[in-house]
Amino acid sequence: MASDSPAARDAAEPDRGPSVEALAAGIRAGDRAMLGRAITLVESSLPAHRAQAQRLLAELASAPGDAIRLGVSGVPGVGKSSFIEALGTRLTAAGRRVAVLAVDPSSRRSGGSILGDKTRMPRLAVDPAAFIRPSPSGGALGGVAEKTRESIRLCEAAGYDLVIVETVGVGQSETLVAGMVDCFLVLMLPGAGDELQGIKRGILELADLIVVNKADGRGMEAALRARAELASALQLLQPPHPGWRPPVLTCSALTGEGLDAVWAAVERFRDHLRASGAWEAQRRRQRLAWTWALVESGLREALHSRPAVVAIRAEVEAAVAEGRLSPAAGAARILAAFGRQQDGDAD
Ligand SMILES: Nc1nc2c(ncn2[C@@H]2O[C@H](COP(=O)(O)OP(=O)(O)O)[C@@H](O)[C@H]2O)c(=O)[nH]1
Ligand SMILES: [Mg+2]
Repeated sequence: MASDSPAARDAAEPDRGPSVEALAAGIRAGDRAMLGRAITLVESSLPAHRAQAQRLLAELASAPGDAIRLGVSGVPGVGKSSFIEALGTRLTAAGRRVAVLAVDPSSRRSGGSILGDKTRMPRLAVDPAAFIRPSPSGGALGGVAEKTRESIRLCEAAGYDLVIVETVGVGQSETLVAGMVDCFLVLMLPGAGDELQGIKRGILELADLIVVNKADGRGMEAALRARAELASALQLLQPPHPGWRPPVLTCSALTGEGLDAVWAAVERFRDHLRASGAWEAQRRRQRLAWTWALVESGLREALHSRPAVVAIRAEVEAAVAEGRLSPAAGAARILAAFGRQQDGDAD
């Protein structure tokens, strides 16, 4: 990190592989290996790589972007990977190209879930019309989400017409993923209590489509019951898009039953939103929201690394903690150190 010019840093690491131009050309040609390398670049947090990644994304800005971005969510074990494998292979058999990205902030903690995902998609993993990418490892959830968002763009530019983002049904990752896809599909288990499924209004409010999986064998009856319960629970919620009441369906990733109807519902959703302009409007909103999220995280970083802030931080914190300084006065001092008016528009 000694040099401060990006060009100098690039030159200092000549062994990193293809140039941005070569990556862009490879991606436009639909080359999976190049797509994989480009995603590796996007996932890197080295400043030189970040700069290259941004150049690559700019280079590809005019590439097609009309894929369906589908988020697939649900608690671990609900069958997300199995569902994506089963749906994905059906779609590639029908001539579509399918990319799968995973957002799994828990992959470190739970261990092995990335491997698990790989083994759950054995057919898709060797399907030439499919591309599977496990979650970028490490980093804060926001960072993982940023990389996933950029990876989606790369997949689209490579000609995938469906980009599926698999997420874990935990807290904030749901909101982040819902904010980067066109259609947010939530998988549910039959016969598990609401509590177990994390059905706090939150996730249902995000859902464009709800699917009870494992509607097979002895699970069939429970699945139908869950479907009815969910449908009535949804009545109480505001629909995510005007005129679209999220359908509640059942399927089995194991037998394939119901998957065609799920896909039909995704297409119906797309057609409904496209007809009203809501599809493009949502993408515009998402782009703006993401821009501001980046601005805010950049500001936060700048705040915490500003020497003047670092210099007074411990002292201000101690004074506030001991009650010698009010929180508002402490905040004002820190903001002043950051370079803002003490009595300005600090809040
Ligand atoms: N009976 C049945 N089992 C399923 C179905 N889908 C997934 N499973 C099983 O549920 C377990 C978890 O599946 P997985 O796809 O890894 O779930 P994920 O953690 O949500 O990705 C595995 O043992 C699957 O074989 C289904 O439709 N029916
Ligand atoms: Mg999985």
